[in-house]
Amino acid sequence: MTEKPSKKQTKNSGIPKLFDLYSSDPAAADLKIFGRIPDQNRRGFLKGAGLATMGAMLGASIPFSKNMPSGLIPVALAETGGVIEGKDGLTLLNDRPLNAETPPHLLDDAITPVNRHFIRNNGIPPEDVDPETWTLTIDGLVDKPMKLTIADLKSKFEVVTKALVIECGGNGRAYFNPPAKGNQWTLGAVACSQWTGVRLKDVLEAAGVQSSVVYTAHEGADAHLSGDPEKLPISRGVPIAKAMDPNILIAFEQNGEPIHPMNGAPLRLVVPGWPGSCSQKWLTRIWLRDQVHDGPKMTGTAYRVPNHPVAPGEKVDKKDFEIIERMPVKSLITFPQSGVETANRNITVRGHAWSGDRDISSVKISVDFGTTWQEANLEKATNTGAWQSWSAAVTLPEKGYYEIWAKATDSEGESQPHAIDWNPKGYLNNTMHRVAVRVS
Ligand SMILES: Nc1nc2c(c(=O)[nH]1)N[C@H]1C(S)=C(S)[C@@H](COP(=O)(O)O)O[C@H]1N2
Ligand SMILES: [Mo]
Repeated sequence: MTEKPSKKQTKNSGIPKLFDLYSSDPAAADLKIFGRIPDQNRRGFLKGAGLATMGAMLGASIPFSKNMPSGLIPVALAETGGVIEGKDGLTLLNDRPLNAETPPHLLDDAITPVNRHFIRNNGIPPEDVDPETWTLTIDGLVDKPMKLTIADLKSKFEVVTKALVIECGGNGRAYFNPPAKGNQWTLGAVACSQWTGVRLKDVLEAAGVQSSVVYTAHEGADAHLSGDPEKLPISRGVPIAKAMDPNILIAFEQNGEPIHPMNGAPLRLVVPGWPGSCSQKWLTRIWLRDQVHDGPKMTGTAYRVPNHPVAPGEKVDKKDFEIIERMPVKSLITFPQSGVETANRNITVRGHAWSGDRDISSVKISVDFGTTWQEANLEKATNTGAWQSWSAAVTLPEKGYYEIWAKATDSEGESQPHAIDWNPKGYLNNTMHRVAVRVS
């Protein structure tokens, strides 16, 4: 799925001109995608109630409306195919369950707009959620089991706002060879929105964590694809020491708005720096256990990597897989967009860098296939758990084809590899991002 080209791009037929593309606010430009649908009508599309409106707009009823994946707008109503309500310019990877990633140039903002936050669903999201009656149960090995409404969370605990990175453990899977099964994420299963909520730690302390607790177990209100009400699509957890990290939030707002329905409304966990799968959406329960949690997608080889280096394609014994904890050091070039042509030889390249729960110490840029490197200006993170933005003025010496490469190094000296560190399930790909630019 590609974005609707601007008039200028169409005229130039082929590679868009770099500075044409960025001369206006990309968010405003994108509004054109939905130009034919009045905003107030788009709101209701996620719910069954939206069907009548959609039908009216299509000028026909929708005989197979029951099969329509929740969150999708009929192609006829969108100017590009498969557009998701409230999400602009995302690339759809799968519609059941819904999975969509963000092209890197649309991740340019320091704080990812809600409409650009990727979606990774393992099951079918709940519909018609009511934030007034939603409850979160804290139980298991606690002194005082609790059932809290969102209003309780707001009144009983300190409310904090933090910019936090969520990255899917499988981000970059598309580049594995031999290929790994699963969503073929390229670069865009990552985002850094601003989340408002209460600290998981504060809530767990109020419940009284017993000394035998080893792991948390998270549950959400989404349904298993099979429709079996007994089954959860995903239920993961973190070691209790990690759960006490003050940067982990039980969030009820995303960028100062209610959380997007596909990003877990009305309540979700945000565990920055660890695989996105730890950040349970549509959160209903946190259960404290005296063993490593064994819920769906916690066992077998899900979200696990071999505990020793393996050759591409090598078979790995099940017992050699270990649970992924922190996400590795990584960076993204968000400007320029790959595949652009420009007459300008001086470009200010920019992007973001992050590394699990560590700080980034440097980002280096190369325009000569890694022969020489130049230090980018690196901003401090707004808070722990946020990514750090960087920029670098580069000169492309003459007409021709260039690749801009970015390489981040974190506070522990870990930096991004050139070649993929292959693993059977295609997790943790943190190879350098390469962007193609043609100078005319
Ligand atoms: N309840 C529930 N929580 C979930 C998931 C899910 O399918 N169901 N997917 C997880 C995975 S694998 C990721 S990467 C993140 C993605 O968050 P996002 O969809 O808001 O970007 O949510 C996590 N939380
Ligand atoms: Mo994920």
